[in-house]
Amino acid sequence: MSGHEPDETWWKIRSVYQIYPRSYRDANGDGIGDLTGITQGLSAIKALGAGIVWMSPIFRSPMADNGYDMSGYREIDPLFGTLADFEALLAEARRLDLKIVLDIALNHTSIDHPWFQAALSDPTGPYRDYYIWRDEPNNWQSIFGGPAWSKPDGDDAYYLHLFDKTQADLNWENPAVREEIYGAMRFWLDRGVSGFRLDVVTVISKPPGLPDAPDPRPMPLYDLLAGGPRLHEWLRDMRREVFDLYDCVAIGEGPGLNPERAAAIVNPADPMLHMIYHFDFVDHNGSRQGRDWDRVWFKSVFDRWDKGIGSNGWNSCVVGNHDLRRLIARFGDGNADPSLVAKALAATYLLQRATPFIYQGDELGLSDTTITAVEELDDVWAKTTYGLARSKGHTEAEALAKAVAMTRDHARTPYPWTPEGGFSLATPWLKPTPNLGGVDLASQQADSHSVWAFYRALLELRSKNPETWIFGAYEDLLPAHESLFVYRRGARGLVCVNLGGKACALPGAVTQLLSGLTCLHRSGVASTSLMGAWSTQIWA
Ligand code: ISL
Ligand code: CA
Repeated sequence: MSGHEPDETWWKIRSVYQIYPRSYRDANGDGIGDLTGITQGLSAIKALGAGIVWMSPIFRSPMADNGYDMSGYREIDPLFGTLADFEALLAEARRLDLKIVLDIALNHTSIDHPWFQAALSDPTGPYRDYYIWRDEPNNWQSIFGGPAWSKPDGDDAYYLHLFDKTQADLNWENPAVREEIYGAMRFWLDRGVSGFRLDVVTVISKPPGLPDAPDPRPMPLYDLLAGGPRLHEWLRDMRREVFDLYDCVAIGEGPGLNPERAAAIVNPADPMLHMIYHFDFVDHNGSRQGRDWDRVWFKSVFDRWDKGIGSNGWNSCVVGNHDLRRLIARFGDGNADPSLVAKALAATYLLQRATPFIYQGDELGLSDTTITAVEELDDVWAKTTYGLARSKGHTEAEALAKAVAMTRDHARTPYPWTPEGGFSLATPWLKPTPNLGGVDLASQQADSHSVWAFYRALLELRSKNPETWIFGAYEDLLPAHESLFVYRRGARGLVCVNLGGKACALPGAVTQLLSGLTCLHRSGVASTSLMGAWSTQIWA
């Protein structure tokens, strides 16, 4: 339709599987996931059919934000293993033909980073200017809650931290900072990694003079800060100095982006990053946002991003990740069969004109966990939320309820390898999500009707017929329908999903289209004229 030539670029063809290293697999029996555990688990990712593995941070870190607070960009954190373990992981990935993508938090470092420590001990030295200092704070609030500025003991000035107070924002205006980060990325690319996911890259360029924000609360602040005046300049530098020198992919995390801003960043005529993922879904954490889960809105997000980027540049599709409650908790319905919900959601996001990102456990239909005491929370954001609620006079129970509703811990529980758990021989660092039956890899690999089997089938579809399922034009046929999601891919691909608990008739026009096609996959009760609760059918 668009005259687009299918392009064999690997990061368009392959799907991404995101690993949360602390929780994937513990090989040395200390209760925390590690690199050797990941090496052992790669064959399971291969079996699923993903081709790129993005690992959340593994660099040296005091772990206040589980690695998004980095204290050494060229070191593996000892909790996860050694450089030799990482090289073994890369070797296994090569053997299995999997690409490894690392996660780098380049907007900020831990205050334990030697640069920040030098900035404190020698305020007139070169490292002071690696960070952002003011004598008086402005009105910005941290994304995690509380002021975005803190004054170190014995210091005269405040440093900026858009996230936790242990995550000091780097001063990207300083060319030495940029060189350090580019050098660190080259260090890992030279060792054979295939790219980076760039944490909150859209906020590295701050507005000149750091003016007060009209609305300083966390989320509006994000929108204000995204896409600062020098962002494009620095992304072009990064492309030239790093990414263009390797066969690699650069994936930006894009809070605050709309399709126009994103399109500029992935525009093939002026390339900065290869892909950038938006926050339309990431922003929707269910009860934290207090928004209803509106099917028409959900569908419109896919449509607006396909229209906004389409084949001019390339979309990525991130619906769930380590920062959110579980997919089926955010976009399900409390009463439905969770495995049907998981399959229906898979059919919405795995077959888009985009590179899909699968977050570990979503391919099993893993649900939110149960948290009954504040001691069970690990997430620094949730603890801050709890503390702030208490300081505002909320009871313990109210404060806990607020934290449980938003905590990122739901997505971070240990990966269920077997019905008994199988993550570690020791007590895991975070209490596992209760397995109510069959939500584990071993059970699902043995069951041809499992969520895992459904994910695998859709990924296989994608790789067997890229003309249709990867590059084919996208069209939502029923954008206004309150429950049905029916979309077309290319000339012959058709996906029908019922995103609700009530059976719905398929409109005659859709039934007619199906008559010339073959049904490739089905879940729930679905026919050419009727879609049962949370059913799915895929035709070509
Ligand atoms: O979690 C969010 C939405 O639910 C976000 O607003 C989140 O702060 C945003 O996605 C940025 O996240 C990234 O950077 C953070 C880190 O804590 C997250 O884990 C990471 O994904 C700071 O480095
Ligand atoms: Ca371990």
